[in-house]
Amino acid sequence: MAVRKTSRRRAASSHVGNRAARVAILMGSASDWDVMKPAADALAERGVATDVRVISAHRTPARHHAYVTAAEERGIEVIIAGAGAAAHLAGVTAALTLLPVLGVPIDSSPLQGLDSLLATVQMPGGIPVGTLAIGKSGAKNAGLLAAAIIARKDPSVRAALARFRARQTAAVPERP
Ligand code: RP5
Repeated sequence: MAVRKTSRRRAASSHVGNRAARVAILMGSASDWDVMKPAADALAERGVATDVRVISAHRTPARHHAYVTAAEERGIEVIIAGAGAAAHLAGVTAALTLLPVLGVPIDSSPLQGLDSLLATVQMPGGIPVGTLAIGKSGAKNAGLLAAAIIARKDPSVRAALARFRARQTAAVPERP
């Protein structure tokens, strides 16, 4: 599998200090990492450690099943799943766990992510996937949303989110 050296290094350092991972970030291909990295960054910046994995619902189904069914017991609280094309990763992940699953459609196919958006968002009633926007904005928001879920029970993550929102607001000029 062609993984750029920088990508491998960044993904391996996604743990925050020695803290155990609380959010899993799954992607269907190593080629998705550039799009999914903002999710890992958004969590790392709020002190939430992540476990970043290349896991495909289609190409590595046994790896997928083994990882997702063990995730909650390992301390994972939220799973983010990004995939392109016929993007079944988030939906099948949601079918295998009671953890909240956030889906990120990736614009890696000739249909520029519309295919993955529909595949990720159009879940049948009963198996929910919280679907974010296509591409890097969706990945960033998936990370922020996962942090917001964790913040319900973790005051330090809540405080970090509040600081981020205040900084973001302060950075908007009153005039162009
Ligand atoms: C999807 O196919 C992956 O999530 C990726 O977005 C796309 C292309 O994968 P590669 O051919 O680059 O491995 O399953």
